[in-house]
Amino acid sequence: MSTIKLLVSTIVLLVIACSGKKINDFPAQKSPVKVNIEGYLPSGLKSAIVTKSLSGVEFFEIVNTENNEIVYTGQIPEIEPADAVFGEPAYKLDFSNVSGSGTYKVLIPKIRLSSVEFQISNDVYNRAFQTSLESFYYQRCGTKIDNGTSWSHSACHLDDASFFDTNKEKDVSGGWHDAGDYGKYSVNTSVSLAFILYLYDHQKYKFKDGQLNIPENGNSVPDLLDESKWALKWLLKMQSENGGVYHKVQKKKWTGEYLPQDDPDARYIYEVSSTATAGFAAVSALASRIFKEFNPKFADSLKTASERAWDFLEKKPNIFPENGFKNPEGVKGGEYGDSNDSDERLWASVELYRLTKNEKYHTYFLDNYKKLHGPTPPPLSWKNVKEFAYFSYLNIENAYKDNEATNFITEKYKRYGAELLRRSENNNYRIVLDKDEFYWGSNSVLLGYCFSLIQIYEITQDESFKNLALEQLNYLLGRNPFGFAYLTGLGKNSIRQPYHQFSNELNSFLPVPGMVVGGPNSKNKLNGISLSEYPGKAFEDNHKNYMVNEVAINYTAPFVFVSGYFSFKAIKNNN
Ligand code: 9MR
Ligand code: ZN
Repeated sequence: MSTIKLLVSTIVLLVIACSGKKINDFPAQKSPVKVNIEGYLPSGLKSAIVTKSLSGVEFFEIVNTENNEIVYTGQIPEIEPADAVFGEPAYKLDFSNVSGSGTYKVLIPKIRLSSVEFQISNDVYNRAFQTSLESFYYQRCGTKIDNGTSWSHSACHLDDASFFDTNKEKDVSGGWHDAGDYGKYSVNTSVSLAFILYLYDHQKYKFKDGQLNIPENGNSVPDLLDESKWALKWLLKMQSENGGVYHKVQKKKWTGEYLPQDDPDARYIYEVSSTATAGFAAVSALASRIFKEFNPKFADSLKTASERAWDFLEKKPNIFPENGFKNPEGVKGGEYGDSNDSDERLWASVELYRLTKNEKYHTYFLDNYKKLHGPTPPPLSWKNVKEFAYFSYLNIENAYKDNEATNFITEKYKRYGAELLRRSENNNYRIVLDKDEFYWGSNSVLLGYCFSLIQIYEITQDESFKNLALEQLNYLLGRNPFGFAYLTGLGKNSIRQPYHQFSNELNSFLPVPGMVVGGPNSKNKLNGISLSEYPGKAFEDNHKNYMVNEVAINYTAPFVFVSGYFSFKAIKNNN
């Protein structure tokens, strides 16, 4: 290389390095340039949302932070007006054209603003997926947690629990703690398991033994199934001799916050409910189908249990207890009350039909599936599982499906997908929630929609639904008004103070990673304090505020589904 060339390139490098220094000085963490902090898939849509005036600014840049190279320059578009959900005008900076793998940031040089660093790569969601699935291990009850991390504890809740207000006792150890509290609720365990098992059902090739830091690592069974089995074994204990399933195991009231093994209160088993029984029938049939390959004996016991639950439901066609489970007088705490069990029964009929091909389940489905078809169907959640029933039905082998039902459901979802696309135009962050859906657990409502969008994409192969699902993931992972991911353990830009008794008692502000928090909630206000006049901002990262910042297995499980669905692309390509 000539001296002149060397000199020139040194100067160029110096200039880049210096400007790089300045770039790094920009306060990215509280940046108004909001991105998905994990990043974007190479082939997907990519954009940042900016909530600060950019008037007079013409362009933004995408900088590769590994070499400070500017890989893309884009025009600043027109500002979009404030919406009713978030209340701020915003710019959408699109850089979908950047598709090379690497580490990047968005830079607006004229006003010295930058985003946090993010990746573009095929395995960009692996970390979030892996930690969220692994977080279920730390929810295990009745066993010591000991996998070489700082979140260890001795075994908790091993005593038998007594049936509510009797002296009769039963072993109901095991399972997953529900959330920040240590209650165990059958309805919610079944729904959470379903998200995880449906992921396996869709993309079996991704899941192997040895992927998670759990004790069963090395037993030749995919770790995702080992974790699921832990909860399934507990659900089996929750089934009564007559086939019905007890609604929950829980103390009578909240008395304080403890490490799991120090929880002093007696726990009770509450009555059997039809929502718990039907959810159980569905998920044990689903699990039986999946476990057949690895553990035929366990699969058989799940099948028998599912059929027994169904037989019990058949004898009692009306919801029980009347109007759904309610906490007995004087009992406070998780209720999971639901006054409609027809969606749970429908779901059970589909999974039992899929497992056994027994026509009686099909007949039940065909007689009932249309009854649930209202003009504005409630989104998938612990309470509304109709989507599980419909989508699972579509996945039955053609020879066993009814054409009319198949067409009915397919058409319904095409319309539903179009409606969700329209909804995403109503706010600057492109989410499908409308302003009335920021209630307790709004993040899980959004993730429920996201599950549906992925299914609609599977049915139609229309990329716009896949892209819309990814836009929802962008919101969850930092492209939101706060700029942080609504889950724990993704570095500085994620939740630090969830309501999670175990994490907080053990190790404040270093919570178990991978747990999704409830999210903005404009309907319930802790101590009557409104966090924002805009529903999408009614949130704080405060460990006392369980109404917005509690974690729960049914918030994390759909995230496992969505992030898992978009993960491990590298493995897919190799196969
Ligand atoms: O996720 C549940 C939400 O839909 C309800 O509105 C709320 C109040 O009943 O309860 C939420 O679930 C909590 C459960 O009852 C107890 N464990 C913690 C759960 C998350 O906050
Ligand atoms: Zn426990």
